[in-house]
Amino acid sequence: MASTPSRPILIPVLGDQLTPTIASIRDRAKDDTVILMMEVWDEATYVRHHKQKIALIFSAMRHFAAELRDAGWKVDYVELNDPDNSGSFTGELFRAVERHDPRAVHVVEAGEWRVQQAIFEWPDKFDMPVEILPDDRFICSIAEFRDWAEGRDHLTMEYFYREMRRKTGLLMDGEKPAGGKWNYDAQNRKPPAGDMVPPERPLFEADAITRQVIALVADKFGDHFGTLEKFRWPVNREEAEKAADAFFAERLGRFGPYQDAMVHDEDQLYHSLLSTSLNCGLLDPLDLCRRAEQAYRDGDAPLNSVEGFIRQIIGWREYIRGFYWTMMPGLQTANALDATRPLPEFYWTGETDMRCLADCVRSTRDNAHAHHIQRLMVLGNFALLAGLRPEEVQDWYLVVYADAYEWVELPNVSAMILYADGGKLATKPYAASGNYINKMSDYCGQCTYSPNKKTGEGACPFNPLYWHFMARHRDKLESNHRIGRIYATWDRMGEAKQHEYLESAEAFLATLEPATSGWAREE
Ligand code: FAD
Ligand code: DLZ
Ligand code: SF4
Repeated sequence: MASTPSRPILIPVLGDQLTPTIASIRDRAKDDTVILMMEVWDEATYVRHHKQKIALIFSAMRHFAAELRDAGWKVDYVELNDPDNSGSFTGELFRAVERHDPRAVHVVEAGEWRVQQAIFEWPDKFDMPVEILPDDRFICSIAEFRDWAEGRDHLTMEYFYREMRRKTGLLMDGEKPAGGKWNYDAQNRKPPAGDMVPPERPLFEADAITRQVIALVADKFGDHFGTLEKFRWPVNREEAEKAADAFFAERLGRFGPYQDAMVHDEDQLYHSLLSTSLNCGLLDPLDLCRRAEQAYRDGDAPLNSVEGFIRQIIGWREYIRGFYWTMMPGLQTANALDATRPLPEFYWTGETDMRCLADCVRSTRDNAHAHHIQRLMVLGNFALLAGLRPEEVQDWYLVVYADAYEWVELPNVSAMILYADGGKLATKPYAASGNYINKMSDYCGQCTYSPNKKTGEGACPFNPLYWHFMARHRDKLESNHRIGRIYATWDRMGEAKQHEYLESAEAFLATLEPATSGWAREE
């Protein structure tokens, strides 16, 4: 690497900071700056990520380095196979400091707690100023979220979302929400329609960089979960923009109504599949929301779809990130429902007669993706009802999805699906029987089990599991006004029926094979 005349500023850019306007870079002079990018073993293996996730990050990082170099930046890029690679961000920063003799380090705060703790140690470890800048790609800063959360018992997303609508002006007509309502969810719960033919999402062919990375991943991480064959994620800004264009042109219109629908072998429906690009910095959240709003203002997309999409991004996505930084590190070990059952092996193999779960695991394995309602109401609902141990479920979700970073995965898993935070995020557990999945999907028709059978041989396991869950957590849930009424139904059933449910659930739970160790973390 050519030496820089005066001592430069050294700027580490992490794998989810692939944005040319990120705070550490945007005001810097090119001739006075070295950008450091590092493929490191620690990040690739702190959990044993899905192969597609590693391939996506490495390919996107390498494309970003090329984009920066084309724009005239000096980039020092350390590949995983570099024989001197120390394997960690801090180790690589040490080596880079020796190479470049910088006068200071500037870095944008990390997305994940684990990495941020390491960054906090840098000022003591390096004999130079280390400036840690806020990640202003998010609309709500961590401090702003904490202020909002201060003194509230329940952190109701809907109220936070309204603040974000006011702050951004998105879908606002003056002081009022567009169309007169903040939320059009009531129109957004359609089951799949028989004639639904969702357009194919753009699939991006691997270029030379991606092919090289895929070979590297197959070689080094071949025993990690998941397949590489269907790797088609956008890996640079141009591809990510094309993916967004296709979503706005072809799917946004039906995004809202079919947001909760599930169809066997259909992995995308009308979802955007933009989370992988958003989370590593290839797309800008606010820009996407403005484009969605424009589609509504131009009469190209209905308000319920556009509002639904914007709520996912400036509502849920921002809220989840604020929640993470407000609740860490306790969230990692939270277990308000004292759940202790090991994760079943079928989460890794897909080998179960429960057709809904088998299909969600298949999509997860083949695409490193499953859509929201599959994650929440099938995989998540099962984990909640069966009382799976939060730390194992958290690890699973962190491993298997290409869009998974702890800041977004952990609140969704711990607080949203498992109620492990004791109800700060969700006002009640998202518990459902087979009836919900039957209504919202085409899974049940060809399943070994019947959603209409409540107990015994052939009954959908979600049915007895639902009541088993409710019965075993009565002390914690009965006083919750959103769920307490359920217990009147339970009491009316009478002892014999209750016994049937409980026995049926116990019999099913006894059949679950615990996962063999080593899938999620090195032994
Ligand atoms: P769309 O349905 O098109 O939604 C648009 C965008 O809204 C998404 O790209 C995403 O950025 C945002 N969004 C929607 N819901 C959420 C949410 N609950 N939290 C945060 N952002 C949201 N999303 C991740 O990005 N990474 C994760 O690791 C992750 N783990 C999850 C785990 C569980 C248990 C659950 C229930 C949800 C999880 N989600 C996660 C949220 C959501 O499932 C994904 O963002 C979504 O499926 C990504 O697909 P998409 O881009 O097609 O989303
Ligand atoms: C997910 C991931 C992986 C697999 N590998 C790397 C890497 O080698 N180098 C890197 O900079 N980032 C990687 N990432 C993304 C990081 O885990 C992510 O940027 C931080 O955890 C955010 O705090
Ligand atoms: Fe899933 Fe039950 Fe339907 Fe089978 S019957 S697909 S297990 S919800």
